[in-house]
Amino acid sequence: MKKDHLHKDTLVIHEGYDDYEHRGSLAVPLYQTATFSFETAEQGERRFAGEEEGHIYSRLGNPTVGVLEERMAALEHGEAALAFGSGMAAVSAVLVHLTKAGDHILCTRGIYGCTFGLLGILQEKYNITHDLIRMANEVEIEKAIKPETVCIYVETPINPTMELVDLEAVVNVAQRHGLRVVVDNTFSSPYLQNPLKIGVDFVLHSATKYINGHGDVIAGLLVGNDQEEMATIRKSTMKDYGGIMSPFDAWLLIRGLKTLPVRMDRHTSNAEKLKDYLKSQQLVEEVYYPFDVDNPQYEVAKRQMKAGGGLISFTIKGGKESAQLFLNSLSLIKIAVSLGDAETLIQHPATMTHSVVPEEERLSMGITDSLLRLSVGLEHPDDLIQDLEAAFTKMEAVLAEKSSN
Ligand code: LCS
Repeated sequence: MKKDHLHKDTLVIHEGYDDYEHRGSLAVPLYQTATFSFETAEQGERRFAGEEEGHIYSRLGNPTVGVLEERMAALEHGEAALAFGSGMAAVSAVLVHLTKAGDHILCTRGIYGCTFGLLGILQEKYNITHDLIRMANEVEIEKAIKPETVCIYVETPINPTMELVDLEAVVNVAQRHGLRVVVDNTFSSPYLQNPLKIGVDFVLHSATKYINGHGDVIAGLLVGNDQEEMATIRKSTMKDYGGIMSPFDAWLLIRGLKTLPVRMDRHTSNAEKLKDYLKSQQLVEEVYYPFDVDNPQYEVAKRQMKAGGGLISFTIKGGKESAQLFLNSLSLIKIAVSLGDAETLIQHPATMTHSVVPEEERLSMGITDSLLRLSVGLEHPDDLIQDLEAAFTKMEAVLAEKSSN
């Protein structure tokens, strides 16, 4: 039974699952199986021919994974979802589905480092070219469209600069030019932003992050608003490239997803406190957070996001050396890539997540050596502020000693 008229807080717990169909098992059962037996040879034939519903082989679909897919489709206001073995597998599947050799992809100027890497592979091997642009307004987007452009690929907020892209503007241009739009919604999660509702064609997630929320799974999800097209992706780029999600990972994600609204509210309230604290610090130059009165994109944020979420970027005085000194001075906050976990994590994009991006390109994306990305976790905010405070104090002492020598 579809329950998609319910609130998200309820959907994350109930959508896509009926316990009475599973011997009353309250928890979604884990179908940890590679294959499914057929009662007869004819039944196998019918299933392969698509004449009978039912499972065949877990690369083509699995009941545990299916619950997660249905739940995600409802949460993103889509028609269908597909589960992948990583966020990058979801990115690859949708881009390979939408393009052919010689096509062109228009991308936001900032994107996750490995997505940038994938665009390089597509260009080198298949002459699928791309341009990275700011997408500040419709005119700028329109100007960058080429005869061979087939899709617009957007991250918003952008990893790691937290810049926003106005999705309404992107959709307006795309519709005028018959282009498809893909949005990487990893930073917001389906709880804070639903691009399909604005007219986007595909939404994807690194489910490794907020959807799981517990830092123990690598996974990806793709949601679309056309059931038939999603079935085509399942039968082609998903099945034949093969980057699917395991049933156990889907089971863990179903468990993690149940608390998504509760976690996102806490990530957000913690982030708001830390953002205000960082803004008051002498050693901090700039703080980037979508829901901030000083953010020039605050209006865009309010229009397309429910709240600011758990990620903050900020620049620290003194470049790479200071940035690394600051990281090394923290103790509760862990130095790690990834994001969206219960633990607060901090990383230095220039030398970590975005180190594959050539320097000139990286700087044009706004990823300077001074930029740090903080994924605010679920700890008590006062403890996190205390850890930041101790690191700033340590840093000031080191800088004072250096200047006196
Ligand atoms: N999209 C975004 C916006 C991401 O941040 C990531 C991973 C991916 C896609 C790829 O997802 P994965 O295959 O890792 O599940 N971002 C990472 C990051 O910022 N730090 O470590 C990984």
